[in-house]
Amino acid sequence: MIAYGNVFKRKADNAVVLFQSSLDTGLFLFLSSKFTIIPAIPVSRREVAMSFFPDVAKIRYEGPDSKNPLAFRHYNEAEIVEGKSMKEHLRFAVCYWHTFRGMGGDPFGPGCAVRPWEDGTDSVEMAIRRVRVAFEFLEKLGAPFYCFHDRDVAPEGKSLSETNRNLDAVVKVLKEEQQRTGVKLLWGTANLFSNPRYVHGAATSCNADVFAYAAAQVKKCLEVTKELGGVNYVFWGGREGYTNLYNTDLKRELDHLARFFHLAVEYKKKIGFTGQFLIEPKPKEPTTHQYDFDAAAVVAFLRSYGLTDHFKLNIETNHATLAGHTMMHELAYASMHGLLGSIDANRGDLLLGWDTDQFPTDIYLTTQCMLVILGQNGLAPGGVNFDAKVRRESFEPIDLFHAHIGGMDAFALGLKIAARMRADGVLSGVIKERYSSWDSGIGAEIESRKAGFEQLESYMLQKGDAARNVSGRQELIENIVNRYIQ
Ligand code: XUL
Ligand code: CO
Repeated sequence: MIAYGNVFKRKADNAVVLFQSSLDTGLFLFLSSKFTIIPAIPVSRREVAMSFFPDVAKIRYEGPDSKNPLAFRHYNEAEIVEGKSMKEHLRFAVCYWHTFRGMGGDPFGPGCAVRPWEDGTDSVEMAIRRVRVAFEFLEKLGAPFYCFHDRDVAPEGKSLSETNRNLDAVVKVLKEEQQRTGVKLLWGTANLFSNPRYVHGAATSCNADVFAYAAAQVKKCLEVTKELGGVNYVFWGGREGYTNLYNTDLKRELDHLARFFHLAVEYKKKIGFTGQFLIEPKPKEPTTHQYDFDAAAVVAFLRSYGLTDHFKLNIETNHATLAGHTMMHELAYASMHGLLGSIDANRGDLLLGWDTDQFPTDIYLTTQCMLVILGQNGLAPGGVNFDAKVRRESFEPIDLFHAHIGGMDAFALGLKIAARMRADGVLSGVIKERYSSWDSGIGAEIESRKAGFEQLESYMLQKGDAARNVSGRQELIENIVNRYIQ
């Protein structure tokens, strides 16, 4: 007896026929001349046993002297910094869209990434196989989280209900893989910008039906994020903005955006989703002017529409720089309002004016991020999501590992440097000293609201002139920072 599969496809007409699973040799030879044998093991189980990255073993910490390109030099997940493990501090996430859907296409040419597991279709079967790929990658990399858009993980169908069914089928496998590996969902989000229906935006569309469709899509995505135990949910206003104001009712669009967020808050409460809501600012691209321009614009918007209790911000480096800010500025601004929730880690290019989403490797950048993050005692339940893509020229699967290892090491080193600077109190000392005139005397009276314009005038009339200014020591401070960056 030969135990083969029990599903056969007749070669003549491709009809699928079921047979008993164990056949004797004679019958098997007869059948195989007329039928193609489809193995009985479900595709999903076969693929668990199969490796999509056969040349890569689990990435391990080998220390700063390691020359192994597939090892961490600084990210040592169990190492304790300021009383917490690096894993808890950094809460790294891999993003599904760039890492598992990005093929390297740009306006000048199609994608050229080599992804041997892709079959060129956008089928549910392919989506499920891709989940296995993603989780093998996550497991080998040792990233504790991932993030996705609904449309990254499952294809759209012909109708909303078919699309939702596709999503459910893939979510089942995502859940299975989360349980198998222990990898968790940092955040889910709905793609409200790729489909042509969103040409005028989603919540800010001039077409009310599109608002309704977007609401239905976010409702489903919230349910799915909850089902997968997501600890945050992100709103990036893909096409919520305008190209010109001649055809735009600014007030009406912003009112609609706020209505949309209030509806999301209501539904979140209704289903008992406890994840943190996050808005991700970006000033431009794809629209000329995006409504969630930068941290300041989002904080003002949330305040105006009574939404500050329900949202925090997800700050992305390349979005900060597109807005003419540094990442540190955006982080510090959100943090001072108690609204820094999570970060999308990447970087732009000094010479390019668009959202290049490169992997962060600049130690000054990661140190600055970690100074602010440590300053507010961490990001949890948020984390550090690599919203970053390998360059088109880096088209092999191994490049995905190099990119993430580099980003994780850059942040781990930034964390260690920031912690050393904090332990030595170098910057806190500088700031304390610089503002010392506010700790007593007239400064303390202004801060405690004891002095008004009249008292301030008589104080100054009596004194004659302000106390002399002290040098800001800008260059000295930059030199001190340089002492820590190694
Ligand atoms: C776009 C961007 C998005 C969001 C999620 O620039 O950053 O990928 O992070 O929608
Ligand atoms: Co992002």
